[in-house]
Amino acid sequence: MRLLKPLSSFKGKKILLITHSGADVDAICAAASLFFALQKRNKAKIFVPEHISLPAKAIAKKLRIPYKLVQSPSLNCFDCLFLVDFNDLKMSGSLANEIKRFKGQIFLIDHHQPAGKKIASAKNRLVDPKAVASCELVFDWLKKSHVGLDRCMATCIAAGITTDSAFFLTANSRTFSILAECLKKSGRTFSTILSLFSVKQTFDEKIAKLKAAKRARIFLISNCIVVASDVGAFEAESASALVKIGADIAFVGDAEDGKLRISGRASQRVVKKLGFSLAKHVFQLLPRYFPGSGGGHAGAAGFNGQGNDINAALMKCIALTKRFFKEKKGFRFKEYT
Ligand SMILES: [Mn+2]
Repeated sequence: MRLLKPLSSFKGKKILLITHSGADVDAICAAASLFFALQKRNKAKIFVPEHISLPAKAIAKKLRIPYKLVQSPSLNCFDCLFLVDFNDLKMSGSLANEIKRFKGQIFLIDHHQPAGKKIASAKNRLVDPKAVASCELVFDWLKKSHVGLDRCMATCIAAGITTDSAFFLTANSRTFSILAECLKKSGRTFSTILSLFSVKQTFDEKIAKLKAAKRARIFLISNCIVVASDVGAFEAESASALVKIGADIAFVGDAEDGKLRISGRASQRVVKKLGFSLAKHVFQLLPRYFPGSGGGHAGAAGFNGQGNDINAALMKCIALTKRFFKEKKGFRFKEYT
């Protein structure tokens, strides 16, 4: 992975930081730490397309991160764009066309599996799918730029790394050394950092998770328990919950008003030991069968598209998973009814 030119070389430029639509904690915190680093020498702004996740909204409020929720404003008044925590234009939702039309330079800071058309030239890309969080990449870039971390930047980076490493499930020793440095500079305890983005589980979320468990179809693929279920909300949270209670791989989706959404989660065992990737082996392939876009990480991925038949889409996820395991030793398949 190559680093971008130092931040100081952007002096005086009007910079717009853009997260993916539905920004999560890593996205808003990576954008925010760059914003705080830039604000002395630059006119910088943060745009979040369409909507923001509840934990991201909570930390943004507490740290006074100035972001703007947008649909499709003109981007002409900016010199360059920093796209944070996504590399597929479709992830920018309603802002995609404006970004496509943008005449200035576009920079990319991301740790997702590269997907779709490249939106920034190679020298403008800070992309490493091995990084646990976009905040980790921002940390490296700030270091290289000799920007000292202030309390707020350090807090943001610690928060983004914590959430995107699934609370250190995917962490390596470097993750912890970055976290240690950020905690020290933040002047906050780890539990305070956690409290910044913790949102109470709502009644609706609990019901959605319980419904997802009730409606789950359970398959055995080789020696993996793979489940598929549908709920009208909290698909990602429900898929995580299903993995927590025993599934190795979980797909949870919903079709409503012609819109199709699926979230996938996989256990570390499946990802690390068996080399299975939800993004590569399932979600990036789904658009061949259903109009829409899919992608993400090995252990967490999603699909957004059009369609009315959630069952067909979920069964395609199962079929694609099956295809991956079919090529391995000890393949078997059955459904528990
Ligand atoms: Mn991320």
